[in-house]
Amino acid sequence: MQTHRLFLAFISILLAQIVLAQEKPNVILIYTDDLGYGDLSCYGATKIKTPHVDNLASQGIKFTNGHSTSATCTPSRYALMTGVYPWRSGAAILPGDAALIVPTDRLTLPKVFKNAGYKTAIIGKWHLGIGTEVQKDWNGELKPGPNETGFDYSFIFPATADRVPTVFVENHRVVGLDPDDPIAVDYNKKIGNEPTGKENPELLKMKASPGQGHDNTIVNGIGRIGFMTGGKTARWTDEEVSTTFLTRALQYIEDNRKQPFFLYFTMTEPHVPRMPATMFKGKSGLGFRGDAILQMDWTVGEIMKKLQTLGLDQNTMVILSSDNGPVLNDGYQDGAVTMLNGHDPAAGLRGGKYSTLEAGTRVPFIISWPKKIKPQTSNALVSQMDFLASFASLLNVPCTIKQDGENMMNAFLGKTKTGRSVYVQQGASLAVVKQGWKFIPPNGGPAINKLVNIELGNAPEAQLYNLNNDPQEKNNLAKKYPEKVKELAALLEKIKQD
Ligand code: NG6
Ligand code: CA
Repeated sequence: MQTHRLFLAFISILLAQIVLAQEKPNVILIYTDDLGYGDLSCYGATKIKTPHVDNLASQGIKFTNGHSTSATCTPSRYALMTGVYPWRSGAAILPGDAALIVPTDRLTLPKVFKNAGYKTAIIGKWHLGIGTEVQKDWNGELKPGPNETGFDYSFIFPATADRVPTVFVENHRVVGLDPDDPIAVDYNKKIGNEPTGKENPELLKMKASPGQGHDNTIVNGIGRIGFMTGGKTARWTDEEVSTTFLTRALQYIEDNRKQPFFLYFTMTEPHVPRMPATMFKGKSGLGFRGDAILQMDWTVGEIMKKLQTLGLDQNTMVILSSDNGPVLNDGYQDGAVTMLNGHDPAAGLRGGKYSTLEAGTRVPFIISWPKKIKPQTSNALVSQMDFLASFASLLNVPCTIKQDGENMMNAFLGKTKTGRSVYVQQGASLAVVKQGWKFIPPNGGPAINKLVNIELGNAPEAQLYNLNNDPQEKNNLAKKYPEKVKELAALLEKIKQD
């Protein structure tokens, strides 16, 4: 009798676990690099068509006020991983040889999934540093890195596509490295005797933009930021970077189809250097930037197709967003400006990458989960920094860390259109948003970043915008509402001190 009862108890626990496991969605977070609010046809683009992403949006929620924390990459990625505003620790764009800036002893977004029994992986761009030192041996074990901050599996490139070393790192090792041709990297001085963009511009297949660097070591006919030597067999071919990541992602999905997984798929498109696969070159008519967006869209389609083939499409949550707003000329003469053809990557918003104005952080933000989410558009103010707290809540993972992220799961699931009431945006400076009112404190920085031709949002006078009816930030209401200015200035100071 006793054994019988024990057996029944055992079976019911087992059943409960199976039910829970089935309930847990797989989560694929597709994170694009420098994709603007207006770069997708589902967000109003007319000069470029992105049918696969549009399809994702039409079966899920399209957020019209979804944000990265910052108008550049490393800070946004730091916040996504930690749930903390990146400016608290001064996270800024990292060189390719930087040490890891994500603490290894803290709860991170992937660790939330791990604690809920998920398998976790990052495939794509990392840009949060590797190892404990800048000086490191790229030929040995590279750690701590993604694997020490919560990913069971990692297949990454260390920084950006325009920074050396131009290699893939799988878990702790550079892929395809010949021990007889060791890699060395330096960001201060030239090492080795390979040509640089500065000394041998005639060797380039894509010219660098004057005054924007990108004229150090030439790899695959493209001048990079930083110097490297050796590692010839390990160097990537830019035209294959995207399909290399895709192939790994498809394999990962297939290998992990039987248990819940979290895949952080961090694409390089449309960051510079834009050098898409041959099948996309010239396809958009907007130059390589447009072609890179088509490549990104196609890649999203391939992932969706894989989910369908494996029968995972209903219970997989697919999120697509971008780490910061758009930029055209970010270092190379690639036709992004000359072939723009009337395309508006910011969809009428002011600013772009690097800017405190809306186009800096208001980015495409789509969440699809056919089993649970009804198709809709949401104007809830949400941030990628909220993923950590939100998934901890969805998956019942204890989460007691001090953080700036908030549990927005109800907004992410389309159960409410109420999002955050307060948010700090980081561009050239910090701005605070409260219930639609946005305040940018006066500051002495340049109004425009002339190299990239983007308005930065700096002004010597206070700026106050009502985003509810003026998301284009056309009317500065600071003089009209001095009390609001005072209130928001004090609020920003308070949040900074929290
Ligand atoms: C800037 C680079 C730009 C790009 C950016 C990082 C110059 C002049 N410009 O400093 O080309 O690499 O850093 O982009 O060096 S991000 O999306 O990773 O933040
Ligand atoms: Ca970026």
